[in-house]
Amino acid sequence: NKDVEVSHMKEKKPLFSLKKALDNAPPARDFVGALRASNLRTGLPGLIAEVKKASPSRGVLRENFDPVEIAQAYEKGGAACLSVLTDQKFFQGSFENLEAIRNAGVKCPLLCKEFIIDAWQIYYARTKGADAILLIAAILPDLDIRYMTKICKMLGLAALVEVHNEQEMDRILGIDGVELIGINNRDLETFKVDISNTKKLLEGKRGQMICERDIIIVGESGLFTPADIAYVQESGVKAVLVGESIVKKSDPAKGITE
Ligand code: IGP
Repeated sequence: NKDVEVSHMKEKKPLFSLKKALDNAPPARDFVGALRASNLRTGLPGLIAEVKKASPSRGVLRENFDPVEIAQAYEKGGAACLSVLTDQKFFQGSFENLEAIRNAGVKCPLLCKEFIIDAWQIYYARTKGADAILLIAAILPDLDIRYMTKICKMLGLAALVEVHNEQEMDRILGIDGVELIGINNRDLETFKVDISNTKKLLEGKRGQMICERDIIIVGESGLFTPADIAYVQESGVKAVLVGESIVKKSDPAKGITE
């Protein structure tokens, strides 16, 4: 995908040179387990709270952006997991932010939000303390998703595989070993958000298959109110990924409980 420029690739080194950093990385924690536990405990979808300074559709979301402070507030507010934007070009994120949050002792498992197009990036994310990574069906062929899912298993990472339409969902349901699927309500090409997309992709046979395989579905993007959360929960999600609505709050911890 020619539009995806990988911000940290300029420092790409041979894989073997990451070995030491991998050995020294803090241990990977159970991202999927944290979502399941939160869902069981609260009866609500487990929250993945997103640390995001800016986005291509909304511009800068928060002026005084202190990633560690926001992460700690989310944790205090009851988030099950966190998503940290590392992409620089579109979201003004960084791997330093991910590392800083991990090193600050935040206990919520961390998703590295990056446009992954090369397996090298998965190893790199692990060296920076990630517990999960994102694989976007729209930019990756099936073969890469299979291969990258296996690398994640080997490293103890969770893979959140993101889909946006029925065709992508069917592709991903055809791949063994996928445990976590995100349904993005935002069209990455037009930026239009429609939360009924989550419902549409979970109806009928697809929903049944997901239940039988015990796959966790994450409702992603455009969720602002308790009614929005209730709506996607009724559609069958066990987790949600929320960014804009909470990162904009003066107290992000309160944003979660409201
Ligand atoms: C969060 P929102 O509307 O609550 O800020 O959305 C998250 O779903 C969104 O940031 C996202 C994203 C992505 C960002 C979903 N998929 C892929 C970058 C890349």
